[in-house]
Amino acid sequence: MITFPKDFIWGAASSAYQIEGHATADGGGRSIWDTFCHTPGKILYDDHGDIACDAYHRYAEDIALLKEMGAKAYRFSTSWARIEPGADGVWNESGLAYYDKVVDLCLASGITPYMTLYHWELPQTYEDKGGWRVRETAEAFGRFAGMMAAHFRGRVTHYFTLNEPQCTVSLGHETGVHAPGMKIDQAGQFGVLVNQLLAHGYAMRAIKTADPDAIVGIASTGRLCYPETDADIDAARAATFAVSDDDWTFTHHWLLDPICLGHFPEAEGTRLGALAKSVSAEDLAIIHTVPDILGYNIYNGHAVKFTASGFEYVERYPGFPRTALKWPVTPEVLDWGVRFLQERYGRPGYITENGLSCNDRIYLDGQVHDAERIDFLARYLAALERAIAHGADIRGYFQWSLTDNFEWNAGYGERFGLIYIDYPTGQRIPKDSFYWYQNVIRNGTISF
Ligand code: IFM
Repeated sequence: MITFPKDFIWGAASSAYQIEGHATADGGGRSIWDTFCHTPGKILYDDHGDIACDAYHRYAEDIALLKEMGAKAYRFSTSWARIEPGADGVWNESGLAYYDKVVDLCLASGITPYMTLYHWELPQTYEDKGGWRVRETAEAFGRFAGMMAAHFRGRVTHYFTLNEPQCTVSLGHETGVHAPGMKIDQAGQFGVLVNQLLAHGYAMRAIKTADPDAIVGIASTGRLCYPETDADIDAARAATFAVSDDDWTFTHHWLLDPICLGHFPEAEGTRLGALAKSVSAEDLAIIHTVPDILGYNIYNGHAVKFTASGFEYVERYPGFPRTALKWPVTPEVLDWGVRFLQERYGRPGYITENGLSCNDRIYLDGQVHDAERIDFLARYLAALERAIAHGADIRGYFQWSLTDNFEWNAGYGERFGLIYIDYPTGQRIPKDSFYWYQNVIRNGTISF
């Protein structure tokens, strides 16, 4: 039996655009995702988040299920576009009122809200002014974060400034498969990174000014490696933090090194190295706003082995286990990946996302039997416990995701939830994994 620390925070996560729907209700504004989804051909089957899981109206059902599951915490995001539709510092009180209801119901249910202030829902009005390609967006985000912390002071204690800035760079501005759908050059992509780094710095400072007791983090994602054998540990660490002009947008260190260590990764002789040198000492000081906690969104990694020239990726054998999205199942990443991140940054950490998409459906008995998800979560959590046992300071785990939801360019075809959403009716059906996770939370243990 595997036992987690007594005070471990068990939770589940979601994000605004993926679950809420009704972006423009009650004075809200459209985000870049509304624009992108309504551009034909961008999303599988032209799905969109107009209704999504209808959490805008059905949030109370979701929070009741969270409570039934025994969750200690709920990580959700707030839609900036719902709250500041005009990009002008005028706050839409009705939009804020929705989050008041969510936060208050969490608190009344004994669930601690972990609020992510930005999970890719950039107001279209800010995009029209240059989006993340201009510094003004970073400054505006700082102003938004400060207002939010003042508004929720005494009720929200934990914030994440940005979710996965790596994806905004890589998917939003490199490959263009995510909103705003741009393909710009490396210097432009680096600018998008720097503006998000500044946004974190401005936001964290503004939150602390408004609420000195707030605990503030950022949720990072990116390439992680694990050793093939014990002889390959250094190689796996080196592969995780390797620097290359061709493979940098989806990495933790280009985000977290400047934020936590105060400098960019060593990149002498690369184009990135030259770009990094162009960031002024004053801006680096703003960026170097060390989070109280770090959030890690982790789904899979690469096995690596040592070679005479450094390291190489171990090829996956034919038929390697994969999720419905064809992501490899590599539980080792929650052990070694987490250890490497904790060694490098030394901050208390949370797994802010982990889970998988399965081809879930309602069975003839009316239930959703997702044995694959239970097996995946058991393996990954067992690996996480090994990291903790080896000294990694991981305080909590947020399963992704509480409910099935809108999986960005993959639309509604991918189901990540512990709770099944029947989209035609909006009905919520807890899957087998929901009850399995309920037991994990109740006992703080995993057995298999
Ligand atoms: O659904 C996403 C989430 O919004 C960000 N992290 C990865 C998840 C699965 O793709």
